[in-house]
Amino acid sequence: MREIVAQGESIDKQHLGSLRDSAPVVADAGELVRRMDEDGYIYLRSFFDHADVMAARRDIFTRLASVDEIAEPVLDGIFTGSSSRDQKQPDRGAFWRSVSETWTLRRLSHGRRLHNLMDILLGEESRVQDYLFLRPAGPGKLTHVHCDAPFFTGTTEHVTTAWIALGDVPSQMGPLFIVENSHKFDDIAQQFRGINISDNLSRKTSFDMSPLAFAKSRNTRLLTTDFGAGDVLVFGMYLLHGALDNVTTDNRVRLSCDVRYQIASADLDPRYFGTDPTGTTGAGYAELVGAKAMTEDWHQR
Ligand SMILES: O=C(O)CCC(=O)C(=O)O
Repeated sequence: MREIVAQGESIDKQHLGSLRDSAPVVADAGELVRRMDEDGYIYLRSFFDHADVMAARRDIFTRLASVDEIAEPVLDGIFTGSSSRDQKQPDRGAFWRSVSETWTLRRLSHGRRLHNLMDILLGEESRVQDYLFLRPAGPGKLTHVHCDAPFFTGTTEHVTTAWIALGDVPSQMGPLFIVENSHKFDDIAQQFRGINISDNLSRKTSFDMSPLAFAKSRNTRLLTTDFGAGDVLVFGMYLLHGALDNVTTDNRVRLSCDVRYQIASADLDPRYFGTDPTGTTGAGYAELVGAKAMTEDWHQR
């Protein structure tokens, strides 16, 4: 088996497991709800049509090729190692908003198929946030362990995240991992319940401990998989997660997006809804890591 790396550490077998694929029970609403409750997540292999995913991937990478970050053929998603984004697109927020609003992407993230799934998992009619996190993650990129509660529970706790693989994302390319059973860690829920990070932007939301150290300290495992194009992983606000290191050696870029759905009956959080959402800090799409040129050294939230 190939090495799986998180924050520079190789994850040993004892602390590593596979996400349970719920695709075989996707038509059984009751079972999906039961698994969401039990596991804290639902992973669905090949949830989206492959051609639709490739259309979104092509459109997004074509935009990144226009600022010289992605090489031809764009579907391969190879980072060129350079960027002319800041020269050609000086308004970072406007550029990233336009890429994030790519129609073929929104057809997946905001389309009926995912919406229906979220209605089931949230137990009532849902609404999808307009603000979307699109993530091209080049070599060396990773995301620290965190949960989504401090960002997205401003008006209701009934919110779920969908992470969508916009191309194959094998474990070496830095896909999402979750911390097994962390949705049942009461101390984590207590730590983040009622916290709205926009009110205190300097507050730390991710853990300093490495994913492996975290798993060891809780006697648990990191669960992940070799994601295929169109796979989706849905999880709640208190499930701890992060992304493995992209350790590919041929400059391959992991492309994914994450988007939140909430119950429609609750107030809409103005930060993430509307024609020009302000985002967490008020800077709109400019605040996202994806808005930075791919040559910049950044770590994902
Ligand atoms: O894709 C990533 O690197 C992080 C995604 C994430 O944190 C999320 O979906 O909430």
